[in-house]
Amino acid sequence: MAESAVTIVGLPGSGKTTYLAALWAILNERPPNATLRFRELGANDRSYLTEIAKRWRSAHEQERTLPDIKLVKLHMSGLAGDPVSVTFPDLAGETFVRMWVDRTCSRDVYEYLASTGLLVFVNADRISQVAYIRDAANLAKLAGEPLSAGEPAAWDAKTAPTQVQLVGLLDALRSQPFEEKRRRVAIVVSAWDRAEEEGTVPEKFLAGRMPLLAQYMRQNLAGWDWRVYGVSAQGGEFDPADSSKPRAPNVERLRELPTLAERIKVVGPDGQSNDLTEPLAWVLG
Ligand SMILES: Nc1nc2c(ncn2[C@@H]2O[C@H](COP(=O)(O)OP(=O)(O)O)[C@@H](O)[C@H]2O)c(=O)[nH]1
Ligand SMILES: [Mg+2]
Repeated sequence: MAESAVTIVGLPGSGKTTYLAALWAILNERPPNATLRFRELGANDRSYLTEIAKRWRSAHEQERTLPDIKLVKLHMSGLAGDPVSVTFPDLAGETFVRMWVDRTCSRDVYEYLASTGLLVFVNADRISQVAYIRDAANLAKLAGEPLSAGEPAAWDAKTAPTQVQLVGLLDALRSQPFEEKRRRVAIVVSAWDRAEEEGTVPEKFLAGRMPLLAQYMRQNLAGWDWRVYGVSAQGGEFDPADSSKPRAPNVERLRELPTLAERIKVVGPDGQSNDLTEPLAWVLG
């Protein structure tokens, strides 16, 4: 596999498919200011990309990704015209849950993860937090209600806090059978429009909402080059994939924007842009 490959990693619902959909929709418009330019598509499932980009253009959420690998390979070039190829195994999030819970993955998945830079997705809007008895006690006090002990709940790895799962997953990548190597890792906080409402910046958001993950990255036992990006690949809420569910309140605003690129916002160490290829370009070095 080429050295210049990028793998998208993230738990279910972390925004992986949406990012890929937006990227494909935007690249097709050949934006003049993109850090990476699209050259051609690898031999793979074009209909999958067409389908997810169509849903993205019409401002509808993506369907859940089926648990087989949809391998997408984009041949791109950097600003100097240097060829880079970007491989996205748009892996179903369950693959990563399983990696953490059972410490197993298929050989294909192992190979992608062994040889590539990573975009690690985490959805700003779907962070399952650690629950403290202390907080429940404070709430009960405020509500003037007694706090009674409930039934003990058995430990279930699948419902562990998001940051615990991600640290477990990342730590697996520096343990056997993975080899120690230099990697570039971009933590991508997706649905950044939701986080931004709090007036924060990506690094601060990470430290505040996922302090364990932030500390793990800062400690950097693996010696990776890493950064945090905030990425809004929709610009706001989209209509649900299931048409029987209530529609998103402000979605027409997104549909009426003069260009698709105006939906996008990328906030990173180099400032703000609407160039979705920026985190990829950084990971590719
Ligand atoms: N508000 C907002 N929601 C987003 C954004 N990107 C993804 N989402 C939502 O996050 C959820 C999960 O996205 P999806 O791409 O299906 O995640 P995947 O399971 O990792 O492929 C969906 O409800 C998306 O609509 C964004 O930029 N803004
Ligand atoms: Mg998906």
